Amino acid sequence: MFEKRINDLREKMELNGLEAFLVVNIESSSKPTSYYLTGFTGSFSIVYITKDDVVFMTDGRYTEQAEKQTGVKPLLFKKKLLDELTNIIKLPKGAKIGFESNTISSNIYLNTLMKIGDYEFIPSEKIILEMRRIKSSEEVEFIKNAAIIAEKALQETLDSFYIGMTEKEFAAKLEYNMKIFGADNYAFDTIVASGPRGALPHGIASDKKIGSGEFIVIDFGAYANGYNSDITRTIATEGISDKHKQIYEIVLKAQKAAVEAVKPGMKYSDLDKIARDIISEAGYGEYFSHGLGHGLGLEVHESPRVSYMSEEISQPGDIITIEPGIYLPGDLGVRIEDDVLVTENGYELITSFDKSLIIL
Ligand SMILES: [Mn+2]
Repeated sequence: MFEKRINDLREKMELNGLEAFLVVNIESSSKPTSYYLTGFTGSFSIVYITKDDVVFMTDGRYTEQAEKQTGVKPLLFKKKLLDELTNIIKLPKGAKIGFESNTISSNIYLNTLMKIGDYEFIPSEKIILEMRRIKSSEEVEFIKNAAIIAEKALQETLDSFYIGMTEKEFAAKLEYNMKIFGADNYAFDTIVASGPRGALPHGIASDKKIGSGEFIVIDFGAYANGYNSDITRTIATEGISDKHKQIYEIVLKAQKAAVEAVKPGMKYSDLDKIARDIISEAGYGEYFSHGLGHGLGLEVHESPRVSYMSEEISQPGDIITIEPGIYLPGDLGVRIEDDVLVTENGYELITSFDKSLIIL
């Protein structure tokens, strides 16, 4: 159990008038929060926190692992969820219980939470997401480690590249190399999108052979110790046009300008604008079709939002991605993405892989 986090949560529960907080993790539905509070990495757990008690429950598959990871003996889940929760929750009528409305299924909400008893279940995921947003130094180290793994794997994969390699082979090697270098898994399905496929911002690797004169958008990350990295590099093959090079330089300029502007106390929508203005002034504004970035941690996309629609203000301890791009349909895509820590005075780059144009 992470006592400090649980106590921090208790403070927030009190501020929000909650007498308990319930985390329901079924088929990994709330694995990040369950892990954040207890250290447990399995796919099934119930965490129930009150002012002076924590109930941790899992099923028979996980009892040994759970005890090792959390340091407490778990209660064994044996009955229906409704019966188990009815047993655990012993509060006065009308008590307010916080839960994560963003991860619980409507089935469980309607058929379990609504039937437990006379309690008020309050959507309270914001409390947890705000806590998870600010990374401790230990969490920063985990994310740095996940970034180092990803970057070593990229270098190793580039070293074995040949013209005619399929996107899938590239992705498979990258994922394999991440595991060899210590990843527990990859953070998400690896994007390798070459040539015109690069214009699909989320082009999962296909059977397409990577040819000469193409950009390859490679967006990937490692997952280790429960934390993710997320990095994109766009690599060229011999024979790209001057227009390709120009577009690369525009994205690079926008990306660097945004990174260098990072400091605490700024609106993330303003950070987005710094990159967007550079791309717009170069005439490609309409081809930068997504937000600048996102928070990163136990999940690949988490709080804060980093886009033109964001209303959030940067805080020391935020780890965000900065990933502007230009996508010309039927032609090419360029995206460059780094992970950046907001510090007391400015920023620190978590990813460090070379961003100057690499031509293979
Ligand atoms: Mn990203």
